[in-house]
Amino acid sequence: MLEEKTISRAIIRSYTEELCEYLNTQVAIVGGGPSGLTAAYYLASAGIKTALFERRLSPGGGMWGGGMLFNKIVVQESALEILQDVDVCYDHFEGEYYVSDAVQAVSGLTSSACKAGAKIFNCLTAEDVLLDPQKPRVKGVVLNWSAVEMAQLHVDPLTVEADYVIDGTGHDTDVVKELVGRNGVQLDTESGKIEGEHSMASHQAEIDTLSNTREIFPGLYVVGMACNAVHGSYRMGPIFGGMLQSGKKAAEAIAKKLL
Ligand code: 48F
Repeated sequence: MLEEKTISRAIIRSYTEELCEYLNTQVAIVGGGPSGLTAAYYLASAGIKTALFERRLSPGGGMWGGGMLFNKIVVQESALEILQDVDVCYDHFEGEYYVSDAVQAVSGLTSSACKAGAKIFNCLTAEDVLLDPQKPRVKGVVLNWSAVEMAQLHVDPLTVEADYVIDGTGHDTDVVKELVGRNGVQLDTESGKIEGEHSMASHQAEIDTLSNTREIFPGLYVVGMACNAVHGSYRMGPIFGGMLQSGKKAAEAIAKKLL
């Protein structure tokens, strides 16, 4: 006969065992949008211990809804190899433009990242960074249940140590904001601060996303829309090649340092 207490024990034990295993990880990614998921896929594929923390129930960020709830995404030719790597189908539209199903793209990225060995923890919010003040250097993330944050409960967080942290929180740039807001540190940007996101200019935004993908502060990389929000560049709307390429670029840069 099936016993409820055994079902509960199976869930609690396997979850807590995994959480304990990832209290120390090589890379901690905050945010499971397209850029964070892509970074997770390539890092894990390179054999790097990778944990991704996503605030919401579902990873995928701004990809599910395509453009204005038409659940299609546009990807330019230069990023197609990434869709191929994660087994996501696409159709040619015209010129360098290709179209993919948003639901398939999110689920393909998520599934490939997990199968490659990345561990995705959902419903967890990064509310701060773990800082080594002597160097100074980001050396992990400070986490709490998203439910605790939403209910505004006064509950202390727990921490995860990481060699590198990636801010993949999109327009919010949550991780960088916490780092700068709490510590007043200088970033590797023009003013040393968060420059803020500009209006839509897709072509320039896609170019900038890639060039803005880098270590913004020792131990902390930015990927995806967070790059342009931090560096004062443009938004791009539902074209996703830059998001995917940014995740891959950060993964390759970190892999070079770790391997
Ligand atoms: O916004 P999001 O999809 O980020 P992205 O990978 O992609 C941007 C595009 O979706 C789109 C665009 C390009 O066409 O302009 O907006 O840069 O995903 C960010 C994820 O981070 C989660 C959030 O729930 C979302 O799934 N997130 C945000 N803050 C936190 C967080 C936090 N503090 N802790 C954990 N997760």
